[in-house]
Amino acid sequence: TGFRRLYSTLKAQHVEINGTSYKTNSKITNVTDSIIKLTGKSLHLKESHPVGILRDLIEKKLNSVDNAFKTFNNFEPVVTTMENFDSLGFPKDHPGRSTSDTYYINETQLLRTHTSAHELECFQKIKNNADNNRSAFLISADVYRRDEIDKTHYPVFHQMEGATVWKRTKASDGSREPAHLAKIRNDIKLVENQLNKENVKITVNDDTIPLSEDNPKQEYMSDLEVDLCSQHLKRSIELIVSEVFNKKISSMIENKGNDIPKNLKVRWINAYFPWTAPSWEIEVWWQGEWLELCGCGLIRQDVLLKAGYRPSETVGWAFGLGLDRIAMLLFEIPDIRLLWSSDERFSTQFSKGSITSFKPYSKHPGSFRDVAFWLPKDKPDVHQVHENDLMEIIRNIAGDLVESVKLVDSFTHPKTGRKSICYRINYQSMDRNLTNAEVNALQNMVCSKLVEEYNVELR
Ligand code: FA5
Ligand code: MG
Repeated sequence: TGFRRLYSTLKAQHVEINGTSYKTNSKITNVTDSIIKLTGKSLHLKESHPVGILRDLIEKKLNSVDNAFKTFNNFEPVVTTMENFDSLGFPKDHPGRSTSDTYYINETQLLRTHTSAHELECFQKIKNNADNNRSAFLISADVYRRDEIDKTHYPVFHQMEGATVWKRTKASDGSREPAHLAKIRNDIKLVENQLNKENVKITVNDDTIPLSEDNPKQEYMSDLEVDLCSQHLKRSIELIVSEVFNKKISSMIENKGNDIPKNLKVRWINAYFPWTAPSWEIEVWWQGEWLELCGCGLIRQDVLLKAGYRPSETVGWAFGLGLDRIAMLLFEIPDIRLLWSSDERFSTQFSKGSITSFKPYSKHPGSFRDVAFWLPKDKPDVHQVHENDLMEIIRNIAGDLVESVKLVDSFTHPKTGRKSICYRINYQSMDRNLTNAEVNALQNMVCSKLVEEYNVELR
């Protein structure tokens, strides 16, 4: 048994992710077995999976313009805090760095929270491309975030990162403009030509939101460069959006007749990311609401310098797009858990290169259970049980058998000053009916674990 104990201590000090062993640290490690199980799935590489089909569609569309993008789709999910945050200029106290939002393996390694973690590396990789005037890359990968549980949130989702840089040139004499500006102008034309071929017309809101102190231009770029780079960036993203929604709208017209508008409203809004300036987000008006698709901006020179580019040598842009929610919309997938299902009734419905509407194979009823508890008296602050930690406990016990978890009540007792909170858990399987006994057993485990970890008093 001494050996056993030694073995289990050693084991607990390491985790294995995709065949590599990583040292853990009991103070910071919060990556769980249920998350580690998802690290090798690579849904974005499956050519007959909605996420893979969508990735392929976007890559092809962007490269149909001028074949400029080199693709990187095989990066391992474990990255360093340097890659995920520091290299991109995240301040030390940025909330994204906290253990409540991010899955850490140890102090310096984590599961990437966005594909931007590989930007620096890719800028290095494309630096010496043969065509020095312009180089570009696309990255697709699984990303990990601790978050709530519901139909549109899952701790793993997929992003595509895109970026391009142009090499700057000097004007050969005072009267002519630098050659790279002509190159960017020409590149914009190429994207516009593709955009004009799409049958769905995009209406863009005021494209000229003035840059402000909050969303400044970088000093090393001229006004004209900012204008041209942002035009190229915005038209490229609009091309992605029109490709995706074009496909969707055409199939809707085919199925449901001609009353579907062939117009798509999109808007650009100012945003902030530490490694781009200025920055924007694009939103699409879809079925009565604005849907956030993508963040982007002009790359900050700091990042380019870190990647080994010479000062003022290059200008460029980057974007990061979430694939899962677009895939859900495109394929009419009602619950994000389905993307992870290995049920053949799901997987056989999709095939390479085609956008089809998912046909639900069955609906299994859910069972609601409430968990209500008093927080320990000495620390009445609700944040001592961080909501994401509670989600993790439930996810670890019930896995994909939980559809959603919602805070339904929270109050402080007027006399004792103690705080009570209540969460409602919907247990529901996508593949089968759950028995009452099964649900009760899961619920009991959730309750005991909460008591064990947080010393709460169940009500
Ligand atoms: C980022 O992750 C930035 N790295 C994007 C970026 C790249 C900006 C390059 C500038 C330059 P954000 O956290 O907003 O930003 O996520 C980007 C997109 O991912 C969102 O627009 C959304 O489409 C998708 N996304 C974000 N969170 C989730 C989630 N929990 N589930 C599904 N999709 C999500
Ligand atoms: Mg965002």
